[in-house]
Amino acid sequence: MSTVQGRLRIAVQKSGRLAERSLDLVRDAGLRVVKGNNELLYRIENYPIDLLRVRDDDIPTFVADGVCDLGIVGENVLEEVRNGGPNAEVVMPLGFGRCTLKIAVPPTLDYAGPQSLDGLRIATSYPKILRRFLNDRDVRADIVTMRGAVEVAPRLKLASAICDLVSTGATLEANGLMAKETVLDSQAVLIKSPSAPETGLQHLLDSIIERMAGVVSSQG
Ligand code: PRT
Ligand code: ZN
Repeated sequence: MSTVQGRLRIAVQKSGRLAERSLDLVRDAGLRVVKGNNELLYRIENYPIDLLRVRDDDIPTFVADGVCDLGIVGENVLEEVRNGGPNAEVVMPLGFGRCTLKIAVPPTLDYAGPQSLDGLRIATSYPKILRRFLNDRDVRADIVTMRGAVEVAPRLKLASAICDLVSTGATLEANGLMAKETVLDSQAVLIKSPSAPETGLQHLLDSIIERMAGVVSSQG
């Protein structure tokens, strides 16, 4: 009699700012990554684990739905896709991918606090997080959602202010914008599904989390 052994799935960003560090973490945790003939799926050769390589925006939902058991994603993305249903659980911060979601304005705008945004239009890729921030401060503003190039919105008169991720600040500076409010501090986090893994894989899942925690704490 033979039983088909299930496999754990870890969702990582396919390409982009978190991709390399995510793979490093997986490797440092002792998982030997082998590239298959499928770019979407890498296999782990020493454990029954697959890496699903996707857009970062899809990671929270895959993990929340139990399509993947673990995932590595920025807190900014996790917050933005959070909804009323079962959500992925944050296991631990990973210490990389640090950035801050900030509201920035051109110097021509007389800024004296969030109330200065009342009645204005703000461009962002994070409309839900921004709406929450504004609501909490009783600020009524229009939000225009842009997938990218948010920093050019004021120059194109698409918006009076922006809400975007900042790491070095070079992009804001190059576009003559000044950061005024911190909306969210973010870094990459390990997330875990609220659904149990396939039969027989709980122990492996726990040990992978434990090894990753060891790697992260050794990196200080
Ligand atoms: O294709 P996919 O959807 O997977 O990737 P993506 O294009 O949505 O994301 P990607 O790869 O750009 O970023 C992945 C994650 O990295 C983000 O969700 C954040 O959690 C994190 N991160 C860290 C950043 C930055 N730093 C960052 N600086 N994400 C974006 N930026 C951008 C920012 O939007 C702005 O355009 O970099 C610019 C600002 O950088 P500075 O250094 O000029 O301030
Ligand atoms: Zn994305």
